[in-house]
Amino acid sequence: MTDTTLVRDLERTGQDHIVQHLSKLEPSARARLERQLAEFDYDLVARLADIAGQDGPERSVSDFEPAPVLPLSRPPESVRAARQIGAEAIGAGTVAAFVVAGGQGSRLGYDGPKGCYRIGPISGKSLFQVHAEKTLAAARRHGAAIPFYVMTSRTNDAAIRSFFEQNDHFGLGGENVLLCPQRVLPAFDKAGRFILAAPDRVFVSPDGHGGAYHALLAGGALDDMARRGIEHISYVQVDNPLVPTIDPLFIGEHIRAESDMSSKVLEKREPMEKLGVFGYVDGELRVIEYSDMSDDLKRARRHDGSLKYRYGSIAVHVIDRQFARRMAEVDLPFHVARKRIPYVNTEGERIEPKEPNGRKVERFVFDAIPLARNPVVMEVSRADEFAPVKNAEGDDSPATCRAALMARDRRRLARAGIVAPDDVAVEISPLFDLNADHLAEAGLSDLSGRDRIYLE
Ligand code: UD2
Repeated sequence: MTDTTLVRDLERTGQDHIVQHLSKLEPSARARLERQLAEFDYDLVARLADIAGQDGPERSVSDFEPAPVLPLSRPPESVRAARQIGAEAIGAGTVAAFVVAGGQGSRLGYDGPKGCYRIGPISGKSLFQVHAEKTLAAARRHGAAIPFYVMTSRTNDAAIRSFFEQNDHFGLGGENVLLCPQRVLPAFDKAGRFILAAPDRVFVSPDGHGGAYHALLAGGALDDMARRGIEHISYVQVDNPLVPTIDPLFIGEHIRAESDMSSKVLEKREPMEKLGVFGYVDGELRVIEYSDMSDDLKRARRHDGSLKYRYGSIAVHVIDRQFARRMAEVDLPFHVARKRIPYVNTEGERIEPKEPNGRKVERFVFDAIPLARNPVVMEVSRADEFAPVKNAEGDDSPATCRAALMARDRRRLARAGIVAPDDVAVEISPLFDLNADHLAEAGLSDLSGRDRIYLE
């Protein structure tokens, strides 16, 4: 017999089909499903079922004023001063790196946590290794410890944990690495009912990157940061190995503005590029997600012909620790995404739907921005900072990402006086200190006959 409280919770939230299904299951399968069902918060389920059941786009925006942006070209003395402020904060040990890696990476079609994907063009280093080594290099450069926090999810936490252990935490030291799993939420059909992923399991998915605030709190990261004297959290997405995990200039602009939460943007490649846009809606600065803008709005131009919404968010932020703590308690909005979710029907057959049949609910990390003091929006260069791995092929794929990583390293070599021909592959480890002595030792004076340059 299923526990009566659970039955009542299921019935009051419209999950009668699950009650009936439970009664048909054999005892061990029923016990497994009941264990999972007992973990849900049914007041929240009632709310989410209602949100998921609503039809039409949740929030489509008509017209809004784009946010002011700190442009890429600004007075060099101002840039120097901001970089100095950032470098001092890092050197004083008040900055942590935070990589969000709880997503499912379904578009890439890679079977495993996305962070384990091998992206190094020559080295084959994983995304996690690249982020970890950039952080370690910054710690060495600034002479301070930089703790490294990773948001995982229930589906990939164990795999990520063993990946870091097997790889000796990529030199960061186990005491400086903390993984924080995010919560999962059930998905719903259009009538607001749970979807069975298997006869003994309801389909659940991570609660969106907006779950990061709660994950940092529940995973003990915010307390760990307080103990270490961390004030600023440098937030990056695991899928973008080009971005610095620790950027003195960005951190400096954030501190100088006394901001709670700052963000990086860049010029969109084309109006339809899938990036959120910063703007004022109802008097508040927020990110308007690409899916909430009509195509006409995305293409809107100013009188001078320039794109009205020319800057896209690359989802890189500096978030103050105390602000993150407050956001962990705030009820940020939920967003609904329509997805194709394989399920089992009442006969126990597995069905692969051809059309979206389910609705996932998620929170977004940037929904905290309207609550932030003095939010800074800073422009960065795409070539130096944004090469995400999203799709298996085409734009934003491993191939375009590796090309961008190599091009960046080729530019670094050129600045050091070594011009590698286009057909020579180039990769410089984040840990390689590109100074004249090290370059001389690398023996790059004669490149004839070489097809690759790898500096480790
Ligand atoms: C996100 C932004 C988009 C743009 C783009 C840049 C949203 C809604 N859109 O688009 O505006 O800035 O990134 O690359 O955010 N993640 C978790 N847990 C979750 C969901 C996601 O950790 O529950 C992580 C995920 O591992 C990845 C990152 O968040 O590192 C981005 O997730 P995504 O691929 O779903 O975002 P995308 O490309 O739709």
